[in-house]
Amino acid sequence: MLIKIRTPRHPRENEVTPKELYLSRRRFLAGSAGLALGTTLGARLGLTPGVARAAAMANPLAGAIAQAPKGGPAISEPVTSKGDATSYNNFYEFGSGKGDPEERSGDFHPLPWTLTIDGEVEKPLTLGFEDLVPADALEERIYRLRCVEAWSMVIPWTGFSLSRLIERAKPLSSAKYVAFETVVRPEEMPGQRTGLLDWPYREGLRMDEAMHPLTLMAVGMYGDPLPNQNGAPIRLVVPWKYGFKSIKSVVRISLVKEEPPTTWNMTNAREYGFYSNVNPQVDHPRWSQAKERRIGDFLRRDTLMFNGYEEEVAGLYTGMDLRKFY
Ligand SMILES: Nc1nc2c(c(=O)[nH]1)N[C@H]1C(S)=C(S)[C@@H](COP(=O)(O)O)O[C@H]1N2
Ligand SMILES: [Mo]
Repeated sequence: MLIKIRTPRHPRENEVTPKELYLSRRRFLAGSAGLALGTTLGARLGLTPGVARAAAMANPLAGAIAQAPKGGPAISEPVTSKGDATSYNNFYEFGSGKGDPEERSGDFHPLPWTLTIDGEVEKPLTLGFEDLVPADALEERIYRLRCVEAWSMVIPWTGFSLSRLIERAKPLSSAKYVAFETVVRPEEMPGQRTGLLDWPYREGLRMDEAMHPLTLMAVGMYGDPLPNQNGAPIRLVVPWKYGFKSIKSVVRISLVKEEPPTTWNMTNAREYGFYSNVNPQVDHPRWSQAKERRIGDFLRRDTLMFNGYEEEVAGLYTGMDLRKFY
């Protein structure tokens, strides 16, 4: 019998079509007959495109998401267009291309969903999606998102502080770190049918980072439930860290004693550290982090220390050598 062995591949986070080229190509496609015909044909066949299907699914929080009050630090920069934020991104469970998450996530049906909180806690919990969100805690917060590949966006998330969830499980004093895992559903996630990464996608934070009020569990963006490609139905957003720390479609949160293994660090430890705080002074081994391209802008701008959240979070790292703990 022949056993097909996958060639091990070490993906790089910067395997990327230059984004402006890519986005203009997509805009061209969207305006052309090709896509319009596709939609009509799909509708005639009774097929619903992924995005429309996700929106059509009864998300029990849709109303609460639409009505969430504004919160979080003020930001004067303009919000990235919803079209860009939902069509140009990374979600390797659907493939490594920047358009794959939108184009290949139509078979993903996030709901019903359960999330488990376990490990060093007094009260392990498994909660259904409707029970995850503290009723009074949902708010809209506009955060900068800085990808390690030197592009950035400004996104209005709807969510609540992760601390609210962790507190419900009553953490023990032995809990020093928090480990997160994405769902594994190869039937619905074509990227998981490949060896692109070692599934499940894993991330981690130190306990004080996880309990920081800026650390958000998001269930919506732009006033709507999260689309599949942005991490439906619930994902982490840590605005002062590079984007890959903000793990999508989370099913498990484990409080642990030791620094947990994390996907990009496991893939390439020299290039992706555990902390991965946005830092214009610490370059990636293959490119500078001093500047970034805000999606939609022509000129690059300076990257800000801790992505502009220095005042809020610098205290977490007092006395740490940020070159060593990159
Ligand atoms: N499960 C999972 N989460 C993930 C990723 C991924 O491939 N799988 N990509 C990360 C990367 S590299 C970035 S930049 C952000 C992008 O989030 P966005 O699509 O909402 O902009 O998601 C992060 N979360
Ligand atoms: Mo990223």
